[in-house]
Amino acid sequence: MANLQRNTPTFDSAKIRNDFPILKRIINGKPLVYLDNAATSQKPQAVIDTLTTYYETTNANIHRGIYKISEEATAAYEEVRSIVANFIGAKEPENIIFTRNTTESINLIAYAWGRENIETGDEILLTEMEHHSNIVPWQILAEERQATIKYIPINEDGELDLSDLNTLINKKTRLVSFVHMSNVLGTINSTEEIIERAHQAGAIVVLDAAQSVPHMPINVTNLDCDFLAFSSHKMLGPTGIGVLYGKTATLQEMSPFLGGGEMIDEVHLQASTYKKAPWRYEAGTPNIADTIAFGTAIQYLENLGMDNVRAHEKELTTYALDSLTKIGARVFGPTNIEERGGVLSFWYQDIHPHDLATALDTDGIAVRAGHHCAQPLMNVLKVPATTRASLYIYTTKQDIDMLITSLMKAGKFFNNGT
Ligand code: C6P
Repeated sequence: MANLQRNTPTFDSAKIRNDFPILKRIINGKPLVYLDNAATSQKPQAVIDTLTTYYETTNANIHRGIYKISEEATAAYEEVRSIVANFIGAKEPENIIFTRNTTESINLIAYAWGRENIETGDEILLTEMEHHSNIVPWQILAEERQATIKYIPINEDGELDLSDLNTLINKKTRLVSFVHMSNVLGTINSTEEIIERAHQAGAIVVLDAAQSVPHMPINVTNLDCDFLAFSSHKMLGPTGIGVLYGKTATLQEMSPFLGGGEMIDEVHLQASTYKKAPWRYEAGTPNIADTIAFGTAIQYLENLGMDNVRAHEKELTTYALDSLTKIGARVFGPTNIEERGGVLSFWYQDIHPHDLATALDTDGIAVRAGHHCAQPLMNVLKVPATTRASLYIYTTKQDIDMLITSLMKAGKFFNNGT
């Protein structure tokens, strides 16, 4: 895990950019301006190096070898469990289950916890700003169990409207699952009131932290959520590795998600016994190399300091909000910078987001256009899609300026034909 920027004294995006080889690419004759970080982040050289070094020096299967490189691979893999636990303030490494991504983490809860705890007539509470990954697993479960799904509405500023919370969370509510930071609106939901009320009603709380863990300090012990899910690939790490945090007692009580090798204690012809959590939930050979490289990604973020990451994004988001508003774009989500992250969904001059994104791409600018896997939210916002620019540690004001210049150029082209 070499080549990390150690003890960075101040947050210097220009310097950070040098650690990301892909940012040197030229796209359509222009330097790449990467503004699709909510979809996935870029990877620093240190993460790429960890992957290469692992395959060059340590590759072996884990938890079973009695030879040197297998022991090294096992130790490196298990060390990342501690790194993740420490990063999110979990009490112990055993609170951390490795999955493929946020989506699998939520499905694991729906399957392993849901099938044991949700019964006919029970209620599951979500919000109108959820990603499909935090809707569809609950729909599958609700259909199977004849449970009901209810939704916390959002107000015009793209914030949760909690005025009916005491009715929405009632004695039938078994589970409340909501997004910590919206991948469309950028809204950072305050968690305290919902979590407290849910616990009073005897419900458990799942936080979809796919967009929050990469961008701000998180402490699961203080949050007091029962589960929290996120993905490595949105926080400088590789794809194919995700995290499910769970409270110790809940994890130890649940039955397995997938069955097979690695998750068992003993297998007999008619029945088996299982390992304790978290290994009970990691069936088969895991994604060893990517998990180890994920550890490097977290160390990279820790070296920058998550407070600094958040401060940088607040400054840039303020700049981007101002710049977009000045050219007449309609930006969705809260305007108060304390309540939002660096995800900017907008409409500009009634140009369809797909046309706009294509025009921006000709200038080397990568944004996402579409429903962002949040179709129910699009219906609430009464738009078919949005254009979305999303920021990260290597984003600069110059990137925002280039976005604005390219938008104005696209505006002239689509509306004046020039
Ligand atoms: N959102 C976006 O462009 P996975 O794909 O499992 O790593 O993450 C799913 C997910 C869950 N919740 C939220 C809030 C998310 O933003 C995402 C991923 C990406 O917005 C890809 S659709």
